[in-house]
Amino acid sequence: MELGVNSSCRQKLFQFRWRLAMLEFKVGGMTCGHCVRAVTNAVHTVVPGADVAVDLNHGVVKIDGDLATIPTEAVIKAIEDEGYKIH
Ligand SMILES: [Cu+2]
Repeated sequence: MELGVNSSCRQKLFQFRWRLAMLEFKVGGMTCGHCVRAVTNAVHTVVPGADVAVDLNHGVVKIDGDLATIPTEAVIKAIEDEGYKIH
């Protein structure tokens, strides 16, 4: 049987997968560019080359990657070792 997946469905599927592949942390104590670099470097020590986005206004750190392969606990520890609190 042919599954009729139209382009709109494909787009939704893509967005869903995209969200699954995005790791998001609420991180307290980030206030400036130094914090952005410190947190980004901390993540990179665990996941080299990961695409890290830091939103200072909302205190959110987003890591783009395959959730199955990112060692979440190690990432949290690395960020906390830099002196930031994960909420
Ligand atoms: Cu700072």
